[in-house]
Amino acid sequence: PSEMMTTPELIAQTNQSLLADHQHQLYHLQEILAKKQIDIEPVIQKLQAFQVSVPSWALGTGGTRFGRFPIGGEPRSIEEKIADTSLLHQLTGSNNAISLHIPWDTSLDYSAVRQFAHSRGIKFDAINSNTFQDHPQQVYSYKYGSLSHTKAEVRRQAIEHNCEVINIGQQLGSKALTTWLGDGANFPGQNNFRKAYERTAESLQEIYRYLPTHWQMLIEYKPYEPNFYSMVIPDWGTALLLAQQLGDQAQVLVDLGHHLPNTNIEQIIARLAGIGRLGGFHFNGSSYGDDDLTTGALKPYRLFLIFQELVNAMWSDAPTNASDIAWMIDASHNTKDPIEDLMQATEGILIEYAHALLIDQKMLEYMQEENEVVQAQEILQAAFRVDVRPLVAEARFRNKACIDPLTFFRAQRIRAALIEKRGVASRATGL
Ligand code: PSV
Ligand code: MN
Ligand code: MN
Repeated sequence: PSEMMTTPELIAQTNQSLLADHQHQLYHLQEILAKKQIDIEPVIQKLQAFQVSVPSWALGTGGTRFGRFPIGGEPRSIEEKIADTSLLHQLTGSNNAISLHIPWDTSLDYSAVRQFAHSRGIKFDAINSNTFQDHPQQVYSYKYGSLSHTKAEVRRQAIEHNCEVINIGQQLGSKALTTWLGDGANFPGQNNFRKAYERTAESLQEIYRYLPTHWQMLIEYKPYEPNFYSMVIPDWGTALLLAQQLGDQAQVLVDLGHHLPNTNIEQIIARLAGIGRLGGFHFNGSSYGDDDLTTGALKPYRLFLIFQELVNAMWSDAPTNASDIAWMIDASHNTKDPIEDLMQATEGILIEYAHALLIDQKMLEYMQEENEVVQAQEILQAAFRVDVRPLVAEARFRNKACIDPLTFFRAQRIRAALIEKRGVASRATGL
């Protein structure tokens, strides 16, 4: 009976039943690609190595400010969030880390949390500070800002919070601090733009000085929300300027949802990767703004073009290497099972990475040098139109994960088991 088997055993057994079909599709694709002089082996190996971390806050239903529709069986503690990440990783083979948000994820014993994560094969990715909302124990309010606040005592409190987050991250074995600020203004005249920037730079300097030498500081920008007239760090230019003023350990974090409509995000990626300042990336999908929907569901071609810039940067020895980047899924769910959504997001990411890996960079460069506009475009589109799902499934299979994770999750009734264990009314902490 299936209850007696461990998850890896069940995965192996299920894979056996899917193997013949899968291999048939893989060989077919291998033949097609071989005719184009593309060897699938290095592509599969790169896909196997790619890991994207899970934000602790995406494991429960997020909802919107108009409502939330809890799904039941949501993780109630860091340990349960780690357990869900570990389960996801067993199924996908591509999510070996979790990104915590403090104080949404506090614990009394971080070394125990670290041990627990280790025992489940999960690492700690960049750790997030939070000075965009007030927390029960704090003395001063962040209503008018945090690191940019006009009052020194509020800035001090926000600086100390960030240092505390670094302390926690050190206990967990994390190696990066992500700072995203809600600081800004809702109305013209409210802020002195110049001074707000200078105060922010000074506050970040203090945090930077506290940063362990092997750590990175990731600065995340966003054009609007929660402030709608001005954000102190609205764009990559401001984030880069801050990073350059701080030093080599400071880098820019790009969140797909943090751009105004029609922004050429792949060009931003190329710029930052080209100068070694791309430190982190948050995947999500958006129609309008920071929608935090499933990445790749709506704009897979843009995601592909972003990966093409990264693959090209690595190919041409640009300072930023994909393995140095903190990859994370920054999403939130109102209508889907969070774990199912994370599986879809991970698949969407790997598919576009795979597409980019099919491109003959040398040929593309030649077409660019010769101003062969049509041919250059054809190279990209030809890669994008290949159905690479068998390559992604093969990478999962070799990683001892599921050939088809979503079907496995449903067939094994995993959500029902989580509800049974944690209750139908369990709510994830955070957000
Ligand atoms: C802000 O919109 C953001 O993208 C930052 O990464 C935050 O830490 C996260 O969302 C919280 O949901
Ligand atoms: Mn983000
Ligand atoms: Mn966001």
